[in-house]
Amino acid sequence: MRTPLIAGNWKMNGSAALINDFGSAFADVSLPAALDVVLIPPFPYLDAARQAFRNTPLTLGAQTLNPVESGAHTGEVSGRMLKEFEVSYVLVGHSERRELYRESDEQVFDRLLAALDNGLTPILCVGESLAERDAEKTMDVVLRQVGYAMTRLAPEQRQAVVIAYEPVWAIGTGRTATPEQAQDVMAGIRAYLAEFSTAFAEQMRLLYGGSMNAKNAAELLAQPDIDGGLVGGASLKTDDFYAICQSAG
Ligand code: G2H
Repeated sequence: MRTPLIAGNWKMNGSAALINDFGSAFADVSLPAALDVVLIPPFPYLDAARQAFRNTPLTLGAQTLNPVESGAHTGEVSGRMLKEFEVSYVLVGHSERRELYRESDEQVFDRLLAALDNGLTPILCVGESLAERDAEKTMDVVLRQVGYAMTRLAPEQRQAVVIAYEPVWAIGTGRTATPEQAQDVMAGIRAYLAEFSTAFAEQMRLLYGGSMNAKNAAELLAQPDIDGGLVGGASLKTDDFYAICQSAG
């Protein structure tokens, strides 16, 4: 059985005050027993979050990392540094990084490897643009992105990855993929993973991302191949994020 995972990606949003709000709101809450919950604030808030989340089920993620461990890389943060702050997960290949910062599949893979090397769980984000969907290229694009990483990893490395399917046209737009659209693509991803081994495909956690919110989460999470969510906008409100976590039970 796959443990569901809800990850809140704050992107370049939030504040120190909001970190404390989450620390208070999630202290002593009762969440589904088998559920992993991750909050992914901007780098400067990681240390405050580590402290504020001590009595909560919230664990920590980061939004990116540099593939190199240290050195002359002004503005960058390494996996080793994240580990020092008790970060457990890190996003790689988010569509905003692929688009705004021109991260290629190769660069995404380098980051993913650095995450694994530092004992962090990479959440590999994949997804098609609207133009690619309209041109019926969705599975080509998504499996290219998934395949680039999966074919280059050893079996034990592959097992340590979480994959998030985020259709680019659904990100921050308020336009969610229907549960059927999301399920179709995610079943396709799992079928691809089964080419490595059925047992491997069955244990891999696949998240849906793209305008998931407190209203649509339950229906999305009820799909057989959706094991959790990567939540952006709705992870900035304690009530909404809590409600989404409850839907994952
Ligand atoms: C997709 C998602 C979080 P939102 O980027 O990664 O954001 O839920 O705001 O669409």
